Amino acid sequence: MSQNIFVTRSSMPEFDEYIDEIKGMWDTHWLTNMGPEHNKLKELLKDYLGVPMLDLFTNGHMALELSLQALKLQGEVITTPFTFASTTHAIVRNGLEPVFCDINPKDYTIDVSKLEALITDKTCAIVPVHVYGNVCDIEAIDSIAKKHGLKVVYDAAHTFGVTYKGKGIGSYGDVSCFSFHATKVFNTIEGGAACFADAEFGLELYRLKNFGIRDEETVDGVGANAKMNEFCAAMGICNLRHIDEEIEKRRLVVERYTERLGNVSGIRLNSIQPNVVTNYAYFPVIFDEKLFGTDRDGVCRALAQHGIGARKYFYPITNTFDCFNGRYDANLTPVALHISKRVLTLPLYSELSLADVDRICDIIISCKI
Ligand code: T4K
Repeated sequence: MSQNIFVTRSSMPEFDEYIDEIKGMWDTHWLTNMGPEHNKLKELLKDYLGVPMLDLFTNGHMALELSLQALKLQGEVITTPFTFASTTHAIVRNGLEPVFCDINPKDYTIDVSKLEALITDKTCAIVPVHVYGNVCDIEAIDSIAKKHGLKVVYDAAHTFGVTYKGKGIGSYGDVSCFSFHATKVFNTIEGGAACFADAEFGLELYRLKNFGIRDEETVDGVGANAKMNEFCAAMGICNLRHIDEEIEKRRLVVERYTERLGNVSGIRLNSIQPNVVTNYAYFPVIFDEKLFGTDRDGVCRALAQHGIGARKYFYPITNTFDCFNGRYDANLTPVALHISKRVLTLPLYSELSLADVDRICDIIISCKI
């Protein structure tokens, strides 16, 4: 039996390339606290992502949580429940109240036609999520936010390297936060970044990732420790050298899945949006049990029996989490609820062979009744 296949597999540089990048640390003994690797990666990413300013963090979650804190928000934040726990938790951990807007069934991002009705005099911000590498309706969000004086903080965890209308996706909104987790298109083992254009906001954010320290004798913010260390930054520097090649390999995998599954009735695939250069971050498939004959869970079990680990990103949706003790009504986000019960994200990474993609597709097609 061949080796197990997981939903993804971390990209890593050649061993010697990484060793070359970290060797200098045995001379300097400089391991963290905004060292040379950290600063080098920051500059490289600013160029690659096409953003005015950027800061690095221990992970995408802390970039998001501290960005919300740095904006000094109070009240309600409109967001979507079709996301990873991080998005909702970053809001709640800031003492803010999440108000859940539904998603649209086309690209799974916030349904802008339902957004304005949720705005009250307590609303202070919108936290939309660019899900799976799909881009939110940026223009509509921008005009609603401007009309009502709201901040926009994008959860851009899935959209590393994506561009919209020729501009880096991180340059939209007041802040955009990326994840560089091991499972992402670009990884720094653990890591993340916040991108912004306001230097004053950037300074506040920088202090919050370093305990709220202003200088050696002044601590005037209640911060956290969210600094990216030198080993993670070095991994990022190496991985960034190969990123275009990685994305191209992912494109070939997605192309093969699309060829094999695109015309199967009862299966709906993700489509690439106009004006977007995508990064092929995830391969979500929606199963319509009535047409396909087997439901999402049945397909997931069949794949698992062959050692293939597809994942239900994102099920359950965050407004049904046990930690919220029934405080939110998921029936108010019916599209998110519907999609979350039918979606399966298939294995996708640069080293996934086309023969393995064919094997995965054969198993899925064999589930059709
Ligand atoms: N916002 C959104 C929309 C997000 O999706 C995320 C993270 C965040 C914010 C927060 O960003 P971070 O704070 O994480 O930077 C994973 C990731 O842990 C998480 O980063 C990601 N989203 C989420 C969608 O997926 P799990 O619990 O599903 O991962 P896990 O450990 O089951 O790994 C999945 C597969 O990846 C494994 O089966 C094999 C492979 N893998 C995993 C690890 C840990 C590797 O090849 N190497 C590895 O080191 O959450």
